[in-house]
Amino acid sequence: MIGPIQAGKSSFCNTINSIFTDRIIHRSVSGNAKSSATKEYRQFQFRSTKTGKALKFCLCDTCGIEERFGPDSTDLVYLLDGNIPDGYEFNPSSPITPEDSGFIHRPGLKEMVHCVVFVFDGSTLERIPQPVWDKLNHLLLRMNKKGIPRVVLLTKIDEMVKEVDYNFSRVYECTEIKLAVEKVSQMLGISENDVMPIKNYEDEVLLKDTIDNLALMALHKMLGFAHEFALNRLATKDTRRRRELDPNFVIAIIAGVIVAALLSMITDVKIAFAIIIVVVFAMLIYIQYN
Ligand SMILES: Nc1nc2c(ncn2[C@@H]2O[C@H](COP(=O)(O)OP(=O)(O)O)[C@@H](O)[C@H]2O)c(=O)[nH]1
Ligand SMILES: [Mg+2]
Repeated sequence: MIGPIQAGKSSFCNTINSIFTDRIIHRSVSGNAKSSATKEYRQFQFRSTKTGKALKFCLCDTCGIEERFGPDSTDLVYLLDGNIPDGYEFNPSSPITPEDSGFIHRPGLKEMVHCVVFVFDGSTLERIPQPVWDKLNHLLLRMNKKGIPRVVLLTKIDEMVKEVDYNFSRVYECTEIKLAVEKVSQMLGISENDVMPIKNYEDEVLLKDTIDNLALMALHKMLGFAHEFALNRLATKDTRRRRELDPNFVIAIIAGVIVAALLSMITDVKIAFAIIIVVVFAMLIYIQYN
């Protein structure tokens, strides 16, 4: 999730967490300070209290994009490619480099970003400075080249229209919300269908179906795009070639065979044979998880 500070990125993580936990909780840091309350890149996983199972998606919260602060364009490209570790603290004056500790050198499909969610406060769109739009448009160009899909979340619809009825069709009929959807769509060149108006939980005491429905519709769209992206990547030769040529994999096979050969010279052949079987099993597990 990427967007200006105060847009409601961290609150969206909390909203999704609340829905699946069946109570309002504030796990990710959200706040109303002038600069970003979220300082780090955080990956959030969720668990459904109904099924007790972990949900098969991850939301990644970033610090806000500002004119002069926030992740710079190098950081953002590394972020898309999955090179940035969970918990990394962005420093605009010194972007991450491959020499930094924790830098993920060979990210697999699991680490890559599958869908970028641009988050905007719908009630303050007019106040977003042009350089912030420029930064986001630059990121969009890089995403297009990589085939990464995108969705826009338009938050705080309750502040755009007081007493708004969060019923799905009514939200889309509301003139103020329609205009905001049009504006973001024009500024980023994204289809209006991919701009999802929502309201996050903030000071509510109880969950509301109407709030949940909008957030879940948005999540559904994100997961659909993410799924498509993953399928496309799996189908490309690039991913398969990377798996075959992984140097760690080759080194591990050679080391296993050498150890087994040495052992067969000094000990029983059966033991060496057993070791080879163990090495082969280890390789299979390695392939499975990469
Ligand atoms: N009224 C209203 N406030 C919201 C909504 N989403 C977030 N907020 C508030 O906006 C402020 C900034 O939210 P936060 O999630 O920290 O923004 P972030 O900087 O993008 O992570 C917090 O005070 C939130 O409670 C919303 O949908 N409606
Ligand atoms: Mg935040």
